[in-house]
Amino acid sequence: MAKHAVEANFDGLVGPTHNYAGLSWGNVASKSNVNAASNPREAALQGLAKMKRLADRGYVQGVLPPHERPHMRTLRALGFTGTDAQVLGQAAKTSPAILAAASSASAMWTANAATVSPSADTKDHRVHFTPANLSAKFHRSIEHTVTGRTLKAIFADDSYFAHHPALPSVSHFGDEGAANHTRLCAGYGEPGVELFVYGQIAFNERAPAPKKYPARQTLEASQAIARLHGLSDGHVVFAQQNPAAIDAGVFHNDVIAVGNGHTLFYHDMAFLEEDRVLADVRARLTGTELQAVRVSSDQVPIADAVASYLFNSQLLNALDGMLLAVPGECREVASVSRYLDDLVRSGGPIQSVEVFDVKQSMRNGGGPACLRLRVVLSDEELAAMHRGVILTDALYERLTTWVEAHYRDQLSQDDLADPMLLDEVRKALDELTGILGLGSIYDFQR
Ligand code: SUG
Repeated sequence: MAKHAVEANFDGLVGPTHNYAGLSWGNVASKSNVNAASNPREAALQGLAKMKRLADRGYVQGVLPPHERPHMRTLRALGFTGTDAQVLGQAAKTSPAILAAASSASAMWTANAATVSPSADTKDHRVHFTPANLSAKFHRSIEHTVTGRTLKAIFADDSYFAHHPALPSVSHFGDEGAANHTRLCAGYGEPGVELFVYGQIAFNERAPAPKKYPARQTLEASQAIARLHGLSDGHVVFAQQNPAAIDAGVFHNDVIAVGNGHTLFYHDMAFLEEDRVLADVRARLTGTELQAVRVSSDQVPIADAVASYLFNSQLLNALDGMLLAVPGECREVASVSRYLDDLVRSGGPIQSVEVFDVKQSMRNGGGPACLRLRVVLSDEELAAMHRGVILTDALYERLTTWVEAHYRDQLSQDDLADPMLLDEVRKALDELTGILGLGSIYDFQR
């Protein structure tokens, strides 16, 4: 008999160096807000407010900590030497782009932290985690070491949890984690269908590929994860993302599709072989019928989907039907706002829509769904994990006070070289690992 299980969402707490450096070619928002001044304090508070609202509604909500940035180990590995202040000074003077990359708070987008397979799907009945190598973007390729340490600290009991290292960090195995991975199922505790979406086949230059923007996820990476996690062929579907969508700014599948339970909410430009993908999912899904909620380009043009981040919403089980937690920008784009009104009236599986303000993150191309990593856990697994990262009222209060004490309310590119900023970050993170009870996960603590 299937075990009772829940979907827990682990949101990335926005780090104190949150800034707009224009680092992600192919991500329209990141490029269009380059050099704008950011507000790290507001960004972190917006993220915490989203977590709190969902926790208050009864969802299991966890927190993943930010990373040490500027990342001194990366700067030193690239040949900058001397005291920390000298390293920052040299990098700012000779290679500001490298300093910006080593300073990004991009670990906040935890949909890219890892791919997670629930125990109901895996051969050894453990929950499997593989941190994403994020090899497509230098600033993100430096995340997986600390991400792996954090996940191991939280999910430590190896009778329930299995951890794999990130895949080889080269473009052939480019892996962006759960942003390109959706699980469909009758119930969380029952075996599901894991839908892996890739942008390109690495070992076949003739296969369809985007022409303008990079495809960040390869089929070979997705297949390797499925093997590592012990997923049987009968419960896995691989689907190619439509290259035209990538060229329109859809750099991850979660910018054009989101699934939960038996429902797949997607745009007609999401998949290269839409009919085949749906048929494959239907053939493998047991105990329920797939509910495909398809949005046509006539209803919502792809440019509006990208501008509003309609599909980067969280699709959550609610008491009656599902809840779509959308970013505020969805109400600012006319076609999308109209579509959402029609959606809740349509009598389909999505019964309600709620708006969340994550504007600071959105300006870097990260909506509500980018900010969270989904981990399906049985009751036993939930009891076995480290509970110090689960958001309670008390933890929310503590983290809010912590943000207010340590975060700046304005940050520009010039500030990244300020040695005081590094000191502030380290002091804050050291305190945070104490609050969350995580031990020494950062390089500067080891
Ligand atoms: O990888 N932006 C992130 C946004 C990630 C969104 N995640 C998901 N869709 N799951 C990225 O492109 C921009 C950083 C900058 O430009 O400063 C950035 O990394």
